[in-house]
Amino acid sequence: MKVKAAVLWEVGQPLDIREVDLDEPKAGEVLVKVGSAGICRSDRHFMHGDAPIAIPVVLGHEGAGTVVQTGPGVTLASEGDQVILSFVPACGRCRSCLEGYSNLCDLHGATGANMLDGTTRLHAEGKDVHHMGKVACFAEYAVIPETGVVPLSDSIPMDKAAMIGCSVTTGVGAAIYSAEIKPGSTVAVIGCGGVGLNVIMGAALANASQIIAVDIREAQLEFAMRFGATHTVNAADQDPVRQVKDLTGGRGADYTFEVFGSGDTTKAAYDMAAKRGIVTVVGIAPWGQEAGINAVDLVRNEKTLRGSYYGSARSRTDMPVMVDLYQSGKLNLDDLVVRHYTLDQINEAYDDLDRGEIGRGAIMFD
Ligand code: COD
Ligand code: ZN
Repeated sequence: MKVKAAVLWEVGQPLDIREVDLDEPKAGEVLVKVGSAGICRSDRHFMHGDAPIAIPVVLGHEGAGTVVQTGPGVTLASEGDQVILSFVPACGRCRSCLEGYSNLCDLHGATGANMLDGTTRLHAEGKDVHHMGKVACFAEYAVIPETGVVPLSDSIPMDKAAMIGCSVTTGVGAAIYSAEIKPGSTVAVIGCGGVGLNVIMGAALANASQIIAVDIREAQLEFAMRFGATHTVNAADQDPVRQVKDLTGGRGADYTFEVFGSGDTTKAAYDMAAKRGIVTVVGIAPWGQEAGINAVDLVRNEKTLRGSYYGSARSRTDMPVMVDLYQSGKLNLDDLVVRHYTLDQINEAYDDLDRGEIGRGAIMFD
């Protein structure tokens, strides 16, 4: 079928909104009519070439929609199901999946921006077009492995469901599944965009006593107070490490999070952590950047430095938890999504992200 999609043909170029060919779903795959797709910085990293991806590619990894067709043998979803899309559709058979870390599925990693069988369902101009995260939801329709869709038992607004597909699970998950924040502890979050605000909400859910939001934009910091931040630090005009230490009685924070993606902010997250502090890095720095961690401090102060990918979550069991938390009023996703766009406005949406407009933007489809 012909579908409208935003294609990245070349690094550094705007997305090209055009018709592409989408094949029927193969065995174990479903066709989803996309309802909403979130504007996340991770797509931007690929557009800028900060991280490698096979091109041409349809980006978009934060989405939700409705299953409209199932391929042969599909048992995990049915036509008509409203679904959240997962950008790690786990195979369930590899060592990572079997050990319970489906967010790190080996087969998904090995097949990258292709389907699990290594081929693509998208084509244009006689070329195969790749699928970011096997989701590729900057398009009206997407073919997705059945393990990459998480059916909703109750309908929720599509833009909120889309957020659960990335920023919520990545951010809240980093706080509660990766870092396992203990009640009463102190937390600092560097980078308070769509994902960082969810780390803040996760810290609030975990009953942190102090949640220090760190950003370089005042508007983001004011906005962060709505999601549970108790203090703010503007790193544009203050040394964030000094400020976080001052706010925590000189100790540093028990849990720190890097949620922007750079070597410098990773080092700052490390340096502002307390003795025995847990440093959780969510952002991926541009290829080649290093963080310069002090090796003596690591040992003498028994710090823990860890990465967190997709919130260390298991999409098929943890995304429904995020839905429940939203429905019970414990996750404020209604205030998180502040701008809606059409697919034709996607380049504008990314310019708004670069300008640091507050909150999350979402593409809405008819
Ligand atoms: N100090 C503090 N804050 C900063 C600094 C700085 N030096 N520089 C920028 N910021 C702030 C910005 O003002 C902005 O508020 C925030 O950092 C970033 O927010 P967004 O909305 O632009 O970005 P998100 O939240 O959409 O994405 C953040 C990620 C860390 C997820 C992303 O950048 C990333 O590294 N992605 C790769 C990791 C990955 O693939 N994860 C899974 C899919 S998301
Ligand atoms: Zn994302």
